[in-house]
Amino acid sequence: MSNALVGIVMGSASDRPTMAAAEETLSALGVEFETRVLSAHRTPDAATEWARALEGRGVKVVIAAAGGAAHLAGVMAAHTTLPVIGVPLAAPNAIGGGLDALLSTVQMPRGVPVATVAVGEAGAANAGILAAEILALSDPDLGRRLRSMREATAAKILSS
Ligand code: RP5
Repeated sequence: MSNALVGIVMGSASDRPTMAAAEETLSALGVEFETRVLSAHRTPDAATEWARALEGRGVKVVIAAAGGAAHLAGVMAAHTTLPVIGVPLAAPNAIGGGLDALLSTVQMPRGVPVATVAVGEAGAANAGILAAEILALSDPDLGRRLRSMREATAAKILSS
């Protein structure tokens, strides 16, 4: 039985290198996660099944990443009321460096939100931080680790 608090899902194995930034960020903060490759378009039934089971398994936040016609985060949000963070990715045939995925992810209809972060690796890392910030609302130790990470980021900038 997994103790994952964050569920990471991405549309293709080709997204893994970029989404490693989310996994590394959560690991650095000591947050347990699980990762799946599922596609809104190519494995719609499996994606739906995974989304519907998350809450019952104790997952608290979802990170969903896809490129191109990036509907995965929206499909996740359609099937759960857990907070969903969308990471738009620049697919090999991306339009405008991932503008296609950004608009597909962010332009959700009223009532079914996706909290959308920046395109690509920076967005993946920020998705990990944002997921941890949500969890830290009920975990003061995690809040302290987040503040330490923020201080380390500041120190790096100031020393460069
Ligand atoms: C999207 O299409 C995936 O999330 C990926 O970013 C992009 C390309 O997928 P592959 O053709 O590499 O499987 O669905």
